[in-house]
Amino acid sequence: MSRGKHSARLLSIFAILTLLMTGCEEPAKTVFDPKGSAGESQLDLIMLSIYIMIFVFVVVMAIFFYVLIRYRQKPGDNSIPKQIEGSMKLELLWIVIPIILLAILAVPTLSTTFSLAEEAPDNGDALRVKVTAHQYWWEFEYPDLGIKTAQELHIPTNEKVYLELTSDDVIHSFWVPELAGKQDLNPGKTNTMWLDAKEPGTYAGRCAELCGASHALMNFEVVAEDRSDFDQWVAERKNPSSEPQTAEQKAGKEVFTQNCMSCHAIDGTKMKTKGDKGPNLTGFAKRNKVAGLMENNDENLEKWLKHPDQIKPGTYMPSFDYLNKKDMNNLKEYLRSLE
Ligand code: HEC
Ligand SMILES: [Cu+2]
Repeated sequence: MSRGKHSARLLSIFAILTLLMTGCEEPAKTVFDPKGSAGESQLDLIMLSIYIMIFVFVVVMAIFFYVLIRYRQKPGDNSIPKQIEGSMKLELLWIVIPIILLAILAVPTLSTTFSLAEEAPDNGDALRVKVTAHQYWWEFEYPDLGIKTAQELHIPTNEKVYLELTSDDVIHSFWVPELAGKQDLNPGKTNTMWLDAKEPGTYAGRCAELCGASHALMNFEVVAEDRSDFDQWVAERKNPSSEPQTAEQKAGKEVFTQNCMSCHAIDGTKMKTKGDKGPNLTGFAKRNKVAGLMENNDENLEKWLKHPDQIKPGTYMPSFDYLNKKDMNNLKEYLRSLE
């Protein structure tokens, strides 16, 4: 290949890289801007490895260019340079240096990895959450508080929250770029990790393991609130207003009992529901998103109920496009009343 073509190709690669690194208009929510101490220590590790790589790159490039210029063929000199074969000194040097660099990387990596997987202390004060991943939704259970919810992980700020992660079907991976992760969720096994958030806010979460058709749509949110707001959320979840008030809501509850109870539970209601194939819908009206994905409004809720498979291909929620308009409206009224 000619030199011109070569550098044109290099240039275009750099142009694409620059484009990728600048990202889109919104400031990207990334691991480079952590909002909690688990995320901070993960960023420290990333930076350590980047510094080591930059160091190696600079040293190798310096030697490379030095040799290139210093030992280039001089004009008119056609003699063959001194031929050597093997050098114990050099061989040892480039075995020992990488070993030292890897050790510098390995020691903090191992200790951080283990400390981020720390389990909840046994004193009963720690906030534990059992996270169960399903195709394609997230279940959050607070065993010590008696709460089960979905899609939205509520945590108090400035407290370590200990997660026990497992899967109901295939391997998923829990990732909240600004807070912590990634940690695998394996069926039949429980992994542990902890995270915390230093500021109140809503942090986007993703499934980071290809787990099926809707893997890229398996989103969730971490909602971090001050302790008093969190306690209020807990109180609401424990004592939800799930009983229908208006005639529409009452009729909607009927539709729900006939069609949805086998998969969805709603706490605090007189229904004998123990459905656990789908998200627990207690307090659904207060969730930010429908299915962890779309803004929680009337229109999106209807879209979801009618054609969930068009929103999340391969979802196990069946479509209810056969409900008549009245039933659908009553059902939505009822779901909207679940606070
Ligand atoms: C066969 C089991 C099944 C039945 C029956 C079922 N669902 Fe679902 N539903 C699911 C599953 C599974 C999900 C999670 C889907 C996903 O996100 O991939 C879901 C998700 C939802 C969500 C979104 C929940 C959230 O947290 O954002 C709503 C709302 C919902 N279903 C309402 C209903 C209603 C109303 C009915 C009855 C008309 C119903 N479902 C019947 C399985 C079921
Ligand atoms: Cu997944």
